Amino acid sequence: MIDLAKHTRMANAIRALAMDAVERANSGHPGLPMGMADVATVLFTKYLKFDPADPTWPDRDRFVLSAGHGSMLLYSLLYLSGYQAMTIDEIKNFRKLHSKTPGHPENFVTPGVETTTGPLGQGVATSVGMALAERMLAAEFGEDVVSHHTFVLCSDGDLMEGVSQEAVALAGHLRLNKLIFLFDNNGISIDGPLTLSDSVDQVARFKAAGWNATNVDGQDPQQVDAAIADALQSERPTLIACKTTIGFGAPTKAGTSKAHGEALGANEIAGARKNLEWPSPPFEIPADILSDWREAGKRGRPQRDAWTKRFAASPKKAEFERRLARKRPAELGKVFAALKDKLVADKPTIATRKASELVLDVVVPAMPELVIGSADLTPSNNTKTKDALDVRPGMYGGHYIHYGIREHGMAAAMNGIAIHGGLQPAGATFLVFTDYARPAMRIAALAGFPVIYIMTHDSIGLGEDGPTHQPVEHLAALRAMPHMRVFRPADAVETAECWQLALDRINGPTVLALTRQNLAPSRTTSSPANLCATGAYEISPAADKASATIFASGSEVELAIKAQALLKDRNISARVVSVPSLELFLEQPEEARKAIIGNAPIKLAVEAAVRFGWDAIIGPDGLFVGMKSFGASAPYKDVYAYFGITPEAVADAIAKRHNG
Ligand SMILES: Cc1ncc(C[n+]2csc(CCOP(=O)(O)OP(=O)(O)O)c2C)c(N)n1
Ligand SMILES: [Mg+2]
Repeated sequence: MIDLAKHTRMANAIRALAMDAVERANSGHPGLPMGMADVATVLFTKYLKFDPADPTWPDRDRFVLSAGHGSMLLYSLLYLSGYQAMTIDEIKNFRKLHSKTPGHPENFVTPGVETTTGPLGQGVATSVGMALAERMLAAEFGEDVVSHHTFVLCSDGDLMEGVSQEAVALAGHLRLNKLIFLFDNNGISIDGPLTLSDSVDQVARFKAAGWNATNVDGQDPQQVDAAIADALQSERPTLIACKTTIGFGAPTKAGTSKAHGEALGANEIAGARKNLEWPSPPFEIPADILSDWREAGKRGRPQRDAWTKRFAASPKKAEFERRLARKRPAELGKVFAALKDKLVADKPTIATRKASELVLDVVVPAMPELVIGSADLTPSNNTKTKDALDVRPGMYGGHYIHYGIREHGMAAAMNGIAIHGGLQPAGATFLVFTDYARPAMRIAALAGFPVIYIMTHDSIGLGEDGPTHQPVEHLAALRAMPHMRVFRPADAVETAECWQLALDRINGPTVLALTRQNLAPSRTTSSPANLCATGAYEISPAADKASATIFASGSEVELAIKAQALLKDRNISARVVSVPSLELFLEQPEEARKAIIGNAPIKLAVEAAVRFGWDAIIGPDGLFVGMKSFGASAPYKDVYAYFGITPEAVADAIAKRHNG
């Protein structure tokens, strides 16, 4: 049984810290922390398996605050339960530069914050990946090493966002029974009561998706307690819809949208102090209450000690530690070297999506942490290797995930898999549908999650499916995203090199843009060095002093080399630079960049996409052969000819400038 008086005082400590921190910052969201304080107190004092002394203990329960605007709830919990980094000064510095208490939770800033949230729906969808990673690792390493729950606090907004539908459906299908949502069912959002815009029965909705779902009074700790206890026994993921009052305790603003996202004001806060019987001044927690919280924070220590003992005895300890450290298998370098040698010898004319499959054929057996999947385009993305086993409901021993037609859910789940630790996710769809995944990709870039996106059908070169499926602006859009790395390899050898760079990148996400159509090999001599590592390199030198440099990426490298030959026939000497990663190249030191750009007077870039971004290499006066509009539906050679992306067009443009 819960000691109600003690519980209430502990919950009120959260409410006080939240309203006072928001007041001091004069910005933030007091309503959610005040409404969900009871639920959070029950979870953190009775159920959550965690130890503030070791925020990264691998088998801790994960707690995701999906409704990131309620960040003061999380910061209060971290402070009260005794995370060393979360001092009372950090609470006072809420939303200030360089504080550990930014406006929305950032896992790369604050120990104890599991993932970065704020865009509604992201936390919900990320948590599905965390819960799936937990089950997959338990299947591989045993429940002695991995066995924890994933708790999510979500709001009305989280559940209204479309991505929640993808996430909820996937979790229900996969029967992720250790995933538990605590839904802040307060019926209020920014514009006012939810009745303005929504009438979904969330409990019925979750049940329809294969969840266990129930309603409780979120202000009644006994009901919350009983519901969580039930959820722990469930064979399905569980939604606990907690009816709460937003801004609980605030005399006039409680239960209204006025409590959502602004400082309550001195009068309202004075009234709340009275209602909550909380006479302490701001940021002062009575010693007995703080002590009760710190005791609650020590609950997990014996569990962690027991785990440490079990882990020490595990025969798989070294492998698990390697995984968590994101150290790649020692033999991976050799695997890639052998593959590159073979590709140089074989000189296959294949699509880079097919080359990617050849990479996976040799990398998958060497890299047990690799978890590959596709959003229902497995045969088109070439992502499934011969022996790959599916992840199935209740059976998590496989490493291939059929995400369904859920690009956004896939990308967010991959964030969760990556941040959980122990597994390396790579997921696929068509490049054009990065638009459907972009909000989760942005979180990966911001938070530095090593997620790999296998994005095939990378240009008009996909042909007959037409302009709805032909990316035109996507490369530019992805390159514009800070910390996102985009590779567009030109042939099989470059595909291997770009894959290797993607796997080596453990602090950020990588897009591999791959063709549907076959490409002739452009890299025909062996080079032990990874030439793609600097983003660009000379792939075909000029016969003598170059008058022109042709920069190209992916499928257009072959075309550029053909143009180089045409120009030679016209006595114009040109060199070709392959640019597998424009933004990686632009990150190189100036001298290195200058050396590769060279000083041939004419610069031309060719890429079957928009020009945006290329001026950084070719300058505003540079020539560009590419797309200015959406594409067209036809066999791909006809589409290339129609849009004038041909060796002849490249050669003509250079000859004209040269002779003009
Ligand atoms: C994707 C996205 N859209 C919009 C917002 C801005 N926003 C923050 S909270 C919120 C809705 C608030 O309603 P609810 O989720 O129920 O939270 P509560 O007010 O109950 O705390 C909105 C629209 C956001 N954070 N993310
Ligand atoms: Mg709400």
